[in-house]
Amino acid sequence: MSYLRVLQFHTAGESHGRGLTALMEGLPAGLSLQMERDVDPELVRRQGGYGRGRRMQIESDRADLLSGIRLGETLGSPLSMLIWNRDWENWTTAMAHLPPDEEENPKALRPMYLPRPGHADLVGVLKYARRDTRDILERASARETAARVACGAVAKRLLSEFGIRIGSHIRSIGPVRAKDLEELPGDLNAAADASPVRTLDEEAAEAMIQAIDHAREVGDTLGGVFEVVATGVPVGLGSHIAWDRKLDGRLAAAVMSIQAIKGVEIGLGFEGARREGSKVHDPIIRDDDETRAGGFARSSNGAGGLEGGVTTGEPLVVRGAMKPISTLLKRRLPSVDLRDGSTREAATERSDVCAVPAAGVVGEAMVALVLADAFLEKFGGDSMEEIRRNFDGYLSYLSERGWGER
Ligand code: EPS
Repeated sequence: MSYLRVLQFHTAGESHGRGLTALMEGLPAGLSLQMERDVDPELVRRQGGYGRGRRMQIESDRADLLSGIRLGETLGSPLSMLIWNRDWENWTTAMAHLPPDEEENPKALRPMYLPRPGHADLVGVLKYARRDTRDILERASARETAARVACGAVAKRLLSEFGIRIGSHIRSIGPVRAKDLEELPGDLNAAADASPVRTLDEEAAEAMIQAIDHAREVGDTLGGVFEVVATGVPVGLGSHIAWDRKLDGRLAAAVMSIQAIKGVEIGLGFEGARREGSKVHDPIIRDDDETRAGGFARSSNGAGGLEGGVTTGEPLVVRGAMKPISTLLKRRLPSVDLRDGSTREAATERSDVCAVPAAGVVGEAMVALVLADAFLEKFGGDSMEEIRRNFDGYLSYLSERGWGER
């Protein structure tokens, strides 16, 4: 037995190829959806953040719809979107799909034979029996996350119809940590997007910017931690009954799959392992206003909105730790030349110094896609009307279930 995703998505495309394709299947009919209104603003958010490189000045990502929507509403058919790479025009020779002319200057094909530690370059050429690491790095590139964000924007649109909102903010960049907040702002993204590093602590933002400037000067890179928060999530998404249906596992896999992510935490995460149980778990109290949580509430949220792989109705809190980008402009690490085995410095090419603010936006997309899948698993139907009936019926059940032994 294996768990089948209700909402499926695929991406295709290379970093400097013609463009990225995003394909979604499993959406209901009747969802109001427009690329300019719902998807493009998310693509713009992903392009931003202090520490990005020159590529983001070349691109102005927008989603070109190919199928799945008519007259402003989804049809329930596969949704396909294209994000064209503007930079493709500078790469038509190196990324051509036809074999090169014999007299072509080999340099124009922009091969790369010095694998970068930390990137997929070396493992990829070994596994796929390639010589030129460009055959690997073009697809391993985080450029692919633009297509994920497009799919995530659609998932967000669906979830927002049911009062579920997803935002993110940056907790740390390099050694600089934002201070912990008692309460997050109601509109998390409006507050975070106002900062060039998408953090809510203005003092820390200054220090983060300085750290990024310093890394750029010395030709190094910086990682950091983002936190994704989903509110309005009803109790009961996911399941405790099988390992692959547990929502915490599905979220962790989705966030971990983002390029350069090396750690995922839910709620207190690793901090919980250092505390006694009584300082970790969230006391259960009655709160008749909390219909989505079944008439219960918690006086803390160390569980990050998940118990037993099931949502509790409290905000979902997922963090991702991003390692520093592996393309180092100056402080290049030792590598081996794949042509002759000689010891050399790793290759370098145009890249970002820090992409943690953008990674937060990608984290939102992945959380949205997993949540939308779990939402459709529980309330799914062919149309928005049907899903709404199922959802409303569940909320009525929660508010009317009362007390008793059975
Ligand atoms: C990009 C992410 C990064 C950028 C890329 C665009 O990809 P990677 O994971 O390969 O470092 O460096 O841009 C370039 C490869 C380039 O030509 O500048 C993105 O998020 O769009």
